[in-house]
Amino acid sequence: MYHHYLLTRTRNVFLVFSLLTIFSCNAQNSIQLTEKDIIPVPKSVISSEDGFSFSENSAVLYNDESLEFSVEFFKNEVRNNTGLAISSEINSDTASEGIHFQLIDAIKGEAYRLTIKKERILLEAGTSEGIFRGVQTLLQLIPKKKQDTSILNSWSLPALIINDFPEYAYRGSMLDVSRHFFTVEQVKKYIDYLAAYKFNYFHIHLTDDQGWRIEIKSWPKLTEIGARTEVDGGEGGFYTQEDYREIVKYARERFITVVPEIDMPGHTNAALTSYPELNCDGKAPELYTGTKVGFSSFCIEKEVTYTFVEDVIRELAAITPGPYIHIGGDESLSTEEEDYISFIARVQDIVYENGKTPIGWDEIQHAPLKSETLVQFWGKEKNAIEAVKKGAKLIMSPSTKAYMDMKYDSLTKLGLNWAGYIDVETGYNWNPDEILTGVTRKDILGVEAPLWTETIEDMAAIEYMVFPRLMGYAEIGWSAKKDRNWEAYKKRLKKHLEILDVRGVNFYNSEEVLDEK
Ligand code: TNX
Repeated sequence: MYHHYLLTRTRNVFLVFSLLTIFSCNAQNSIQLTEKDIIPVPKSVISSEDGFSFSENSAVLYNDESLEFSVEFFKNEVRNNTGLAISSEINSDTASEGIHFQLIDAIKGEAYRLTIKKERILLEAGTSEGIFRGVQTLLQLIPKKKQDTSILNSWSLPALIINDFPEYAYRGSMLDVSRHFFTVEQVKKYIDYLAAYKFNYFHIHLTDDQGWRIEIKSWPKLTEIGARTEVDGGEGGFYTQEDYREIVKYARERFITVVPEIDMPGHTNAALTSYPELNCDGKAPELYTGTKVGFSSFCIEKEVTYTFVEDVIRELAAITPGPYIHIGGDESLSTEEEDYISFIARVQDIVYENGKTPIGWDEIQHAPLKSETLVQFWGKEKNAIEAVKKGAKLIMSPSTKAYMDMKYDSLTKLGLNWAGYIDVETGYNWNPDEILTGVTRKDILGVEAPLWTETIEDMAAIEYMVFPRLMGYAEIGWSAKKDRNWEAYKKRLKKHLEILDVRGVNFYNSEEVLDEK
């Protein structure tokens, strides 16, 4: 009997011990980044001894209602990553123990300061946006459990002071939802990825030859007809204005501004199919499911074309709180140069009349540009250089560096290669202010990495092309040039890939990064 008791006891102790091992934070069932692993690399990190012990009692205290979203976002991510549900309350007593999110006057814009000490964590910024960016840094330092069943009860965060702010005001990524349609849920997931790496613009390429994806109430056939297909003949789809508002709201909560694009006067087959009167001969072409570019154009001399554009821009501007509307303007190979110039000039005015600032692909520099109009460099260096001479600012999306639809190498199954292969190093190792002669830092508003989707059909494919190149573009946009270095970066990147793995996110397992010790 006694003997039996002892055995059971031993077994219980053993059981408790193994549970402890499973439920506590250890190397086997969780992964935790250090302050040296943060992407994008912060402007300044000072490390010290004695970190903060995180536990279920670590409440978040915040001093302003406008921080509620960031607080809830943080709590949610902590729960997802560790299993721990922590509480929060409005409280501006920063002397007390805990995790403090504080708005203060001394910091501006997206900048933030993160101080981690033994007794407390203090995240300070001048705006709720700055707090949200800082939350992303803090979240990278929180461990991630490997199995769904476990809970990480307590762990410690490194003691440090981070002072951080972005290098470029515009840090974006574009998703092409025309060549293949992606649902609101898929788009939200894409936005989640952008938010985690401190992007602040989401450019959505809403229209092209293969599909018109946004409801325009005054021209209903755009979606009744023009949204019905996609590359290779899939069923396509579109966003109702309600759907679009939902995307905008989701992005906005994460301090990401949506930039909608209506590509014109080329890339318009879907619109031309929906409304024959937009064609010079009045005849509607067939719906298009191939991947050629440059064969379609609005009829430049018809007045109905401008009635159409005015209606589309008016409706789009009304549901777009951000300052920009992208008017495309690329590869209009079926539009006479003269016509192109007069069309872009007129459409530019329409955008301003609707209270928005136009952005166009680099070809738009052929037209007379108003002083605020932004030019997005993708292809012809000469266009971008001319644009700058005319006083325009650039968004840098060089296709040879920043096109996430380019294959990594000759073995990549997805993607295209007309701009070359873009391996992880090529995508990372360039400076926006060093690729165009005569174009310097002051001419550049920021960086954008587009994902064109001729060959991309689902979320796994998106993730494969985007990860890990996206982190590189995030760092180019946010971090200081002097702090960026490929050798150091790939060590950090490797840890981020381990986290993607734990989270079940698809990515390209690049040997360039994997070989890293
Ligand atoms: C060029 S980049 C395009 C797109 C294609 C892309 C494919 C640009 C402004 N136009 O229409 O999808 O190449 O890489």
